[in-house]
Amino acid sequence: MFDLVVEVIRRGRRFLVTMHRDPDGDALGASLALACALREMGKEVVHYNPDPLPFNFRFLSGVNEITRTVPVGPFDATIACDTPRMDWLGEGVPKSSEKRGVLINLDHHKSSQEIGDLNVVDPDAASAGVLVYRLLKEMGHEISLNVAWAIYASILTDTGSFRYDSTDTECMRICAELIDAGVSPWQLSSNIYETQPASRLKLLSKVLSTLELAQGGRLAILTVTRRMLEETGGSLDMLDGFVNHARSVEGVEIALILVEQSENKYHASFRSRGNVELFSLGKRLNGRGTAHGASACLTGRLSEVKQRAAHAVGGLFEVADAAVA
Ligand SMILES: [Mn+2]
Repeated sequence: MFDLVVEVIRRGRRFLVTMHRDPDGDALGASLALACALREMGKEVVHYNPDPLPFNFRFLSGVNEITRTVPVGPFDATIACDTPRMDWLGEGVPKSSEKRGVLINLDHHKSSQEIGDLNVVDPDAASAGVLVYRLLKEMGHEISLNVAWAIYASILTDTGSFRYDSTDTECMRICAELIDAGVSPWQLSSNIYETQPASRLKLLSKVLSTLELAQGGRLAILTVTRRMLEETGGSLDMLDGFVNHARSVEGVEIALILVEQSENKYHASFRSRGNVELFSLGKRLNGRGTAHGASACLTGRLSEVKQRAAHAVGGLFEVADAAVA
């Protein structure tokens, strides 16, 4: 498959590079690395995502080039990074193949629906950035410093700073090479994880005080209200990582953060410690799910929403417990 992708990239002149909506560090890092490398090859690149970018990745080079709308095509190819499903892409990605060109999909989700005309999908890859790295190596393209920062950021993010089981020898070797190329691990991780507005920490302290346990202590729930955002001057793009505090509680297998969108409307985001997969939870709640995460929009009063979410998670535990028994 790589041969065909390499061929399309060599021949093409104008590319649309994109990633899943509400991008995380991997989606952003992988697509930034790719967009940057394509520009180095002399290609014209539109880098598109309609959603606000997480505050802690905005220091990466090339972020300011990301557009929230797509100019009129046609493109020779559209390359989607870290995107398992078509509806995770922004509305601006052209629907017709005449306009978007060959759709290339670089992904590592277990749940990948192989949305591309050409799919490079490897669930064993630690991050989508690893796939970009492999592609650039295949093309004999030298990894520049800007590309190196972006790939390192994608690996750092998706391995939870080299903590998750997805951390493998391949990604460690790649990172070793990226450090040789000039990446500073501390500069990068301090920018991403240890540089935050005071308002975010104030917001976190309010949110942590909402911690509740359910399902016999296996589910932890945090709540973010609009009032908390107003009182602290915090914003929605600051919430990334909050849910991990809930997941870190001893005995907790699934953590949930409920974010009030408007009156009686909550965005629910679940994270699993890894023993229980969340594919079906998204479906149960009319949202979306992968192995480690799920999200859905829930309407109703806060107490009702919590109950419904806890009930759905309880169903998952039953299935998981029955499988073990
Ligand atoms: Mn990823």
